[in-house]
Amino acid sequence: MKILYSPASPFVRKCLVAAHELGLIELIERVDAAAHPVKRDLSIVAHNPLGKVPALITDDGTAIFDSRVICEYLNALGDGHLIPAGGADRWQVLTAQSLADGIMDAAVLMRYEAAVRPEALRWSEWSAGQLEKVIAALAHFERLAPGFGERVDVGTIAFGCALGYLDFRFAHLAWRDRHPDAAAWYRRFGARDSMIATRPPAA
Ligand SMILES: N[C@@H](CCC(=O)N[C@@H](CS)C(=O)NCC(=O)O)C(=O)O
Repeated sequence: MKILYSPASPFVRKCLVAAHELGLIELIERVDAAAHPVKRDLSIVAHNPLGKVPALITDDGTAIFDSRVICEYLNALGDGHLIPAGGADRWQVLTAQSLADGIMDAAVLMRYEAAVRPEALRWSEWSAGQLEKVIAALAHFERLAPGFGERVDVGTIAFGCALGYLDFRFAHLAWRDRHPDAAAWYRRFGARDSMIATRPPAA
C-alpha cells in the first residue's frame, strides 16, 4: 500500500507512528505530495477530493482517509493493540486522539495563516483564537499525562505527534515551561523508535 505523504504533516506522522508500532511500516510506500490549502495537488485530489494528506491507497486501489480512519484501518490490519475494541477505554483513547488532532488542526491553521495567507489579509485575532484552542487542549493533556504511564495507543501517539509539531513549527511557545508532566511523558514517548524514525525535517 502507499501513503500520500508530507514529512512535515503531524497527521501523516501519526499514521506512520501507528504503522511502526503495529509492525506494518515495511508494507507502506511513501509517495511525496504537495498538500496546500490553496494550490491543490491534483495527485492527491485524484484519491482524496479534499486534497489533504494523509491518504492511504490500499493494494487494491481503495483510498482511505483521513488520518483517524487510516489508523483504524492499520489497527485492524495489525494486532489491534492501538485502539481498544470496546468499553470505556475505547472512548477514552479515541477522545484523546480527537483532542490531539484538534491541537494539530489549530496549529496547522496557525501555520497557514503565517506562511500562506498574504500579509495584508491576515487577522491576528483569528490566529489568537486558534492559539487559545492549543493552550486549552495542552492544559487538559497536562492533567491526563500522569495517567499515561507507558500507554501506547492512538491517543498517546496523536498527543506525541501534536507535541512534536509544536516543537517543529512553534518552538517559541515553549510548551514545556507550563506543562511539566506532559514534558516528562514526552521525554519517554518521544524516544520510542517509532517517534525517532518519523521526526519532521529540521524547521
Ligand atoms: N482531518 C485530517 C487533517 C489532515 C490535514 O489537515 N492535512 C494537512 C497537512 S498537515 C493538509 O493536507 N492540508 C492541505 C489543505 O488544507 O488543503 C486528518 O486527520 O488527516
